[in-house]
Amino acid sequence: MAVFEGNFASSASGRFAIVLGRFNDLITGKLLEGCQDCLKRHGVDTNPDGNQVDYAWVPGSFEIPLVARQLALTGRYQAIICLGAVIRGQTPHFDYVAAEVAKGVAAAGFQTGVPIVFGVLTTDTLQQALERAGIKANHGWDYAMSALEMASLMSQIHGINGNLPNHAAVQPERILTGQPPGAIFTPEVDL
Ligand code: INI
Repeated sequence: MAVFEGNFASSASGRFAIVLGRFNDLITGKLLEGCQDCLKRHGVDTNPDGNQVDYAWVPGSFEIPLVARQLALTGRYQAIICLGAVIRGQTPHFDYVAAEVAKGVAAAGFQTGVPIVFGVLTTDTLQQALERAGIKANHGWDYAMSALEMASLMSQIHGINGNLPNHAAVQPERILTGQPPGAIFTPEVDL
């Protein structure tokens, strides 16, 4: 039998997407810097004009899952990193946004088979968010590490199934519905 474990050495050729919220961009911008620093130092070209990392800005964390899922369905990416910052205010808004982005990101990964990293800070105060976005540590770095590890792990798992081409491997619904590669993706299962 086998032990599957992601590594950080095989990332140089992977493709990644980063979905990030403009809301609280003082924080999300810092998370992005940490994330890019980590990817770069693992050999990934993070230049938006290059062919390894695409970026999608969304208004706020609530919009992250929809965009992450759509990007995942393209079959183009080995992993997707979602960056957001939800900071508690005086109203219950925080709870709604935090709950939906967490559920949505989990569902998007589960439905598409693509690793989607939950890099959304949920804090009580701006100070706590700043501490996690560069003042004490930068969790953007950790989120990038998770993406690299999961991309590597999933490629090993896809490999045991007869080396499926990436576009098929990341779209389980396509396999389930027997649609050929290259066909316009029309899921027959309830997504
Ligand atoms: N979006 C965030 O990313 N963080 C927040 O703290 C936040 N708060 O507190 O309101 C927030 N709201 C915006 C939300 O994500 C949507 O963009 C908006 O509701 C439009 O759908």
